[in-house]
Amino acid sequence: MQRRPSAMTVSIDTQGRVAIVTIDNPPVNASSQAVRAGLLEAVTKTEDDPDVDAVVLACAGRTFVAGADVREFDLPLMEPHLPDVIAAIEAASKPWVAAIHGTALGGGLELAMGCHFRIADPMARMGLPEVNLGLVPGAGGTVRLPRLVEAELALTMIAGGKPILANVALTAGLIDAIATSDLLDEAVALAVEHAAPRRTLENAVVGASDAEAFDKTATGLRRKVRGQESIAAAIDAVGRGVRLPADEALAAERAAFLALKSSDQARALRHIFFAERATLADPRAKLTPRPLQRIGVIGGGTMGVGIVSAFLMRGFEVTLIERDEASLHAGADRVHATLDSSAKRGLLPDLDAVSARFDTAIDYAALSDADLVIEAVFEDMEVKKQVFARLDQVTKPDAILATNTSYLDVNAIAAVLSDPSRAVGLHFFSPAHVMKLLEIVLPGAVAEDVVATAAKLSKSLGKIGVLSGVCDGFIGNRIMSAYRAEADRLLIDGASPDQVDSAMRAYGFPIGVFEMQDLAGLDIAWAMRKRRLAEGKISGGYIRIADRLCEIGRFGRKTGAGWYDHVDGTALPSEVVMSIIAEERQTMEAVGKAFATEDVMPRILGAMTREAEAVLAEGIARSAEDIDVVMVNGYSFPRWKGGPMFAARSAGG
Ligand code: 3H9
Repeated sequence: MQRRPSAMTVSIDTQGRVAIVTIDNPPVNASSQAVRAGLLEAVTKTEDDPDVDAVVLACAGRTFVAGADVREFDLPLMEPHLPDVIAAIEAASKPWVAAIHGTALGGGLELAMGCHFRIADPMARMGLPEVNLGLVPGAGGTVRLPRLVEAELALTMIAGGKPILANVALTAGLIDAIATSDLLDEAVALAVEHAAPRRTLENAVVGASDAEAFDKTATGLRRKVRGQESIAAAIDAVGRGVRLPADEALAAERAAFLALKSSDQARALRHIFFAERATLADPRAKLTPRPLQRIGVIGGGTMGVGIVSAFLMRGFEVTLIERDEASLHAGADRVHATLDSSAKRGLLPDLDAVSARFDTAIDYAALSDADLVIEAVFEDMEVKKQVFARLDQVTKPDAILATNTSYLDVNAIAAVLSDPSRAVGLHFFSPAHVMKLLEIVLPGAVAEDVVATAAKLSKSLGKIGVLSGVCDGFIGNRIMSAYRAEADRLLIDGASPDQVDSAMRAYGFPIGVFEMQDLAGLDIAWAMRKRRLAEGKISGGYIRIADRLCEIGRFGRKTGAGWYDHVDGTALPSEVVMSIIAEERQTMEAVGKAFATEDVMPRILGAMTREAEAVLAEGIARSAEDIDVVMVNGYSFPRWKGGPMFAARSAGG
């Protein structure tokens, strides 16, 4: 087919008697005002053109329309509105076929559902992720989706915000076909095949008779809402979409969308959306990276296994090194178990091919052709230095050597290399194959193309890379240490662990700071505190409660006791802990007043933001936005509050 190059946002070509309407609005074909106006004009032109019998709606570039243009959300509304554009397409007398490649998300999927037929590339994904931006769909998604797929599926897709793959969409009834060769040609063929439009809004709700199942799913989803109002609003909107006449449901959906668009939570979620995409806006990240294919990982503990799995899942070849056969086998088994469980969840299409890229060794010589080696050994400076010294001997001179330390001085580790410029910190979060955050810790001597390589690597792994300077704990753990210390001070001042945890959960954290310690184990942080005490890095007002718990073997859930007593999977307040707290209050001559739960969060947040401001002022973090990204993605700060810096700055006016 002949395509005329066009500078227009929306252009029209023809193939026989089929008009091809192409949206070209890089980077993701968002439905900006220009796109909406162009589409409306295309409806009029194609309706008026006697030589056109049908229309294919396609997109140039990497994706179908990925949604409304989020950048317009802070501006006054601009006509034409997307619901009106979609209504005009749906009302057209000639059939419109959406040809979907890449992602059809939010307003993009709503547009496709307004078309009369849909065909997708096999790799395409479709969804209504508006909840993730603090919204409900605003252009008919909650009304049209349950008229194409089972109402229950529509509900989980809209309230969960996760896209589905083309094959799932086909089975569910969201699309009519998956292209087997050329998407556009097959879309044209589909358009020729169908003489008349088929309007989604004229369908009955799918599975409407099973109201009980729908309500059960809605109740289950509602229980999981921790404070993000868009999820509850989405459940309500789909409920209306399923039960009310379509026109009433559309009007109610639009009103809910507009109300949420200017809410604090939507502003916060937009902030974090753009902040996550700006973390690597550093000139060094744009330089040519070193090639990376062969990866070495030292250490097959929890972190090493997660790192190996993360790399394998993204197409790299990985060699795992352990100190003896037994540890090597244990590590390799855990890697295979991780891969198996990902394959079972449909995340790894070709498990055998992935496993074939995995190798193990005891001898460091196996790393002689590695492009990058990451050490994930015991968190001890001397051990890490020894590993780096050995790597210095065996690796290629331009191989990048990374440490996964979460607190230690990366400059000191780099210094053992004959060329320290090839050292970097890659601080993964556990489990490393799941967690999105990667702190890229830059020692003073780091080469610029090592920064570029680490930045590219974070993208290749599907992670959000954040650049950090070197300090104790980098961005995230340093801030966490500060609010943990404040939580301890709250205990001395009169609060209970349960009160602090409840306040954090009420704020939106999935788990409080003491519950978290019980889950992770208190012993590692204890070892770190001992090191920091020995190095003189902890001074005045040191609170010994956690140390005393460790001294009596209360390491958390794994020992059945920590900040709480763990009985049959339930965490119960502990009298032992309360009496240790009381003794420490006495030792510190604290008064220990009665504490109101609402007094807790201002203190935790205050400690967080004070440390964050210091991290920023010292240049450890590049921006306040980066800090928010770290705390939201690595420390479960509630996303809909935008991160501690956004929350503090918004509260401060
Ligand atoms: C909606 O549709 C509401 C409707 O129901 C109602 C309307 C009335 N707008 O993520 P990437 C930019 S709500 C503006 O790095 P990837 C992004 O900032 C919307 N800009 O690429 C970045 O810019 P830059 C529902 C957007 O390949 C560039 O595109 N839709 C938008 O990893 C590349 O982004 C969504 O929530 C947007 N909607 O992932 C989808 N989206 O280069 C949100 C992206 O200057 N988007 N940009 O940094 C995504 O999930 C991913 O961007 C996508 C591509 C999967 C599409």
